[in-house]
Amino acid sequence: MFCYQCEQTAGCTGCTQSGVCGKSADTARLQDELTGALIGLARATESNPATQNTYQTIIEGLFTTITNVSFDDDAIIRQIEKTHAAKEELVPGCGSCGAPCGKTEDYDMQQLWNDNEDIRSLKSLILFGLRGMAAYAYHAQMLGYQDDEVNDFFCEGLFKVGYENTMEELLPTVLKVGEINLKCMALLDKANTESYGTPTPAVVPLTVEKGPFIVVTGHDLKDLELLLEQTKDKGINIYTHGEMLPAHAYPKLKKYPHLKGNFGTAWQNQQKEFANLPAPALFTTNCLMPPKASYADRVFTTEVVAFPDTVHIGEDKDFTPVIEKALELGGFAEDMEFTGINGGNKVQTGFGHGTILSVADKVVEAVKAGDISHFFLVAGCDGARPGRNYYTEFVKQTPKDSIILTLACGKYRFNDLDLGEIGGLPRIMDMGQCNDAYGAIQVAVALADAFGCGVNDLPLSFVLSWYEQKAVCILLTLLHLGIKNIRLGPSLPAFLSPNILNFLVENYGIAPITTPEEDLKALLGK
Ligand code: SF4
Ligand code: SF3
Repeated sequence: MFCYQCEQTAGCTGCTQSGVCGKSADTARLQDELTGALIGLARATESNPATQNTYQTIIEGLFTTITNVSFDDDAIIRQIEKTHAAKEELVPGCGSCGAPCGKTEDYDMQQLWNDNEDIRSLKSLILFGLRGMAAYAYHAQMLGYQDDEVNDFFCEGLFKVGYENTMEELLPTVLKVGEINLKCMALLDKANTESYGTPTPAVVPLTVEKGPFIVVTGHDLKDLELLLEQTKDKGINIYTHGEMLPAHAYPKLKKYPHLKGNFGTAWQNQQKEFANLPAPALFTTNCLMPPKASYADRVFTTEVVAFPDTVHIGEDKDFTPVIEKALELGGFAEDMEFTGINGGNKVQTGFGHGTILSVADKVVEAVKAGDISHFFLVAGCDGARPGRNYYTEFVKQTPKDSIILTLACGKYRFNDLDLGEIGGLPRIMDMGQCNDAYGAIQVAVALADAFGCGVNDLPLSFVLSWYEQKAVCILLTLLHLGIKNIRLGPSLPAFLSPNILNFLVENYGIAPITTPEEDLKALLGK
């Protein structure tokens, strides 16, 4: 096997025996086969118009191959068969043709992994960016929202991964992933806010009340809504986990009185946090770790998330097995007070672009009056690597007159810290899930407008943490927007070849994180 798509890849170069994430060599091979089939399907759309089924199949297939989503070989085989069927629908009889032209054949991913390192690097950026974007398109689709340009680009991008072969051809497509991902995140923002209202600030307790409860994790708000509906008046409380935390800020979700609080921290702590949990956990997206025997019977998956022998909730979204498990386990006998990693007993969320822009004049005034000296977007994924406490330290050391905007699951490193307020606004503001990077961009653009300058001229620094492929598409969006001097950690992607990394350094000033002290000094120009 060969896989180097995430930050924890073996030896910072690539997993070749089995995945550090727990993925087996067989699963990796099937994921390659699925990706090759998706490229074949995309190729078939070159001369035949894609259908709704084509888009749906491509989005699901790409989402399936994101890190920590599917460990279930049978489910991946079904996805490969579905992809072949979708191709057959576009080009009937092609698979059994006596004189095959080879134009719609599945792509052999070994070609990519063994390619010249710069081509492999650019194609990896495109492919992994598309995978991340597919997750966002999927969530939007669940709420009934889609965009033709986004859908078509999945075909275009996959086609290039299979068939373009010069750096000149590939580089614009790399940036185009960023451009289209911005549209995709905007689509999901629209889907979430039109469905559930504009997020407003919320204080979320970390205490779990006694009695039966369900923990729901991942990014899909529709799944949460359906679960809240199905658990109404059943004496079961619901707690968010990981990337589901921002759900507490949406008016139409927080109206459910049994949506009580947040349990646990980021994904990499799940094996510890779920070990003795007297409740089931529902995974709506990444990041699923192979469940330990101690709690495997309490793990439930839905959408494309899958693990062999765990109960999967299908498209009918009947959560009865989860509900029955919650009642059977019964929850804690007494209220349990949990804390975040810094000892805080509550966290805040809901500072999306709607909230921040509603007080934009106050923010601009505070900057002009010198009350706010700098903004830091400290955002991205969390993970297991020890170097990630950099982000906690960085936030702790930021000047007292600076604001920290954050989003995605990396915030659990510091979101229980109380760093005080500036002009009635908390110094740490959680803008939401990783896809809410869209909101951070809106805020940055609005600030630049208010000050009559470019985003790069604002007192705003990007300090990002990455782990999986959604971070890749967001990074490409920031590059597409011309954002410079991003600090990236905890390690740089293995799929950036030295030449491509050089290109990013020279053109965008991307730099790896060093120490909080050094980076703060450099970013504040001291
Ligand atoms: Fe390795 Fe990450 Fe790929 Fe898993 S997803 S096999 S940890 S590179
Ligand atoms: Fe986290 Fe998996 Fe990336 Fe959506 S949940 S940010 S790592």
